[in-house]
Amino acid sequence: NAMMKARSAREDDPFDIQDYISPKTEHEKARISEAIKASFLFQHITPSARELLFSVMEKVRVKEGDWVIRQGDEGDRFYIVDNGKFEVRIQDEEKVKNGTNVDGGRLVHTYNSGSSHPSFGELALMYSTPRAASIIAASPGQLWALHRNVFRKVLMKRSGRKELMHTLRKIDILKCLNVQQIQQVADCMTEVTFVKGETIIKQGEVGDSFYVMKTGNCQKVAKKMMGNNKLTLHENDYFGESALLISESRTFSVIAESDEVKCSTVDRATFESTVGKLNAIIAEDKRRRDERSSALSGAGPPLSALKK
Ligand code: 1OR
Repeated sequence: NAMMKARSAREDDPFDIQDYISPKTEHEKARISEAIKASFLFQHITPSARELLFSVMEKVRVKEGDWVIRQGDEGDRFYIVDNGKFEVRIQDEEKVKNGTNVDGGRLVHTYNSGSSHPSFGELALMYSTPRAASIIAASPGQLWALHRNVFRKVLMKRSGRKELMHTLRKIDILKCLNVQQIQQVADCMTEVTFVKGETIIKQGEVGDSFYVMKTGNCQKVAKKMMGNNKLTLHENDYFGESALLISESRTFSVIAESDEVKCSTVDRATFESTVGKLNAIIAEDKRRRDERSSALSGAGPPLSALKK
């Protein structure tokens, strides 16, 4: 279909980031800095990427009643709130489709410059889906906008995303996440590099990060009363995932063995701000399973018979 074609053509388009640059004053940089402080998307970027992002942000002034985003549209920009109040509204699909969405629909959330994640419009850019909601200014205000191309290029390190998702889906404690949640986890992970001999996690120390290996080899070593347990870890192996659930001491160390080891990593706080608390997701999943199995027991054949 035409829309898909337009989308993939644009993705392949080479673009020159210089075309987007508009210089910022120190005062403006400070304001942007303040606005992105709480956003996980910006937490692990390098100083040079940060400078680049600052220089390409566009200042957008809005009046009360302006529609910043219209539900159902294609996404072109990501927005960070500098000041003002912005309502998130969701309309019935019918009205979105036949163009009678005049009031935006049900109010589901309000962004203020003070709220903890004052940015929006990332979903359509990350997943190439239509805008999931409308955003309407409820006061005069100002936003910082990032063009879709820059957002994807600088904030989303998508290389190896498929492999990463494949690995995440194999991990026991993540089995209850749905595909969208797995995608979100993959997208919030950042790349870290270690040199030969470097300790990535240390037995006995409390850590809150989880790792998936992208390149290189590591030694996994568990010191036991009776000698050591050793294992070599390779590309796509993972470790430290229990840190996503609870704070506890690591039961083994992992040490970089090749000259350069690249891992994707995420800490518990970022994980939770992305998909929520893993404990709660697991508990909810179990509750739903129990409900289903108790609905089935005593009424008709057992689950095993139904599957055949
Ligand atoms: P987008 O690119 O889809 C609309 O454009 C934006 O509204 C969206 O990205 C999010 O950044 C933001 N559901 C969907 N989108 C939301 C929601 C939301 N809240 C903010 N946005 N909610 C679910 C309602 C059933 C509200 C959650 C509090």
